Amino acid sequence: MKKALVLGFAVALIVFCIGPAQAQYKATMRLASALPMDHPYMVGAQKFADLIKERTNGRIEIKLYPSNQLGKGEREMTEGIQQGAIDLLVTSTGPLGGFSPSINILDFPFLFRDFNHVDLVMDGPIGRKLLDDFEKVNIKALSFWENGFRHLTNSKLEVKKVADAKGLKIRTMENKVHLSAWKDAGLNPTPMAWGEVYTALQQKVIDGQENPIAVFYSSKFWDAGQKYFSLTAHVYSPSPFLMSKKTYDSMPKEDQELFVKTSYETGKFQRKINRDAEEAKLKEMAAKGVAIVRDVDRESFKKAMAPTYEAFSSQFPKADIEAIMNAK
Ligand code: EAX
Repeated sequence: MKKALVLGFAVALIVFCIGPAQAQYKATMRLASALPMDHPYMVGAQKFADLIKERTNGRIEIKLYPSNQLGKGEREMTEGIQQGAIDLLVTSTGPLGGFSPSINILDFPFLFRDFNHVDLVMDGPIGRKLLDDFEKVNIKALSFWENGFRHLTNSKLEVKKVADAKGLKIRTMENKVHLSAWKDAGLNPTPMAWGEVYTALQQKVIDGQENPIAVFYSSKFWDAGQKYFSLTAHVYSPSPFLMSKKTYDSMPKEDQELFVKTSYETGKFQRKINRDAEEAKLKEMAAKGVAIVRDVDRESFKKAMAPTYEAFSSQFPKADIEAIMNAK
């Protein structure tokens, strides 16, 4: 009897203290990305918004802002996350090293063997640590979504081996590891915000760029003269799903947990739809006249880019690099 009373009291207390706080919390949030609604970033974002709406009985609504609507590139939008002007952001790691330097460890070329290897690392302790490091700069990194393996494209010639690409003027993300790797490979790379890339390609300010299949496809780069797509898979491009720490801290604990759990679940979904659609997108690109170069000598790129490891590995814990490489 006494036990039942105590228990009853405890339950009432929990309902009183936590229940109402959660029941009363209402918010409309802004979720941004650099890419359009048909890209897997935004398909994932739509799913996340739907799940959150459903699971909070409509208390939390998430509005979607695709295609750089809230900033001219991912660096600018990440600043928006830091300041709380944007609540949620899907972004590649491109500019993120400028915020949380440890994330650059993922940007080494040819670090990941395949998608299995990727999932092991992202969903394991190293991935968790890299996400947690963002707290130091006022960002809550919820989970890893993905951009995909990046490939080299250009307007000039079929690139089968690294020597073919010598001297090509390409855009890279604002990322010092990528920049170094392309210099090593003998190309002429320029860092540029995403919002400027299409026009730069169109006006032939640059010959090429590098991005995963889904980005090339959703951006219709064939219309900007990108005729050659070489499956170099030179680097894997993860996409942390970021939240403004201000917004996160303002939520009741239950909603915080719901966001983490739902974002993780959506990340799995988002990676799957991204991967499953790649072959079909390549076929459609070929039908648009893009030459898909499949027999790429990836070893030649790997060898040429090796000095980047020498140059940057001292900036990261050796044990972490080895743990990523040896993850099985
Ligand atoms: O995050 O800037 C880039 O090349 C990124 O891959 C793209 O915007 C998606």
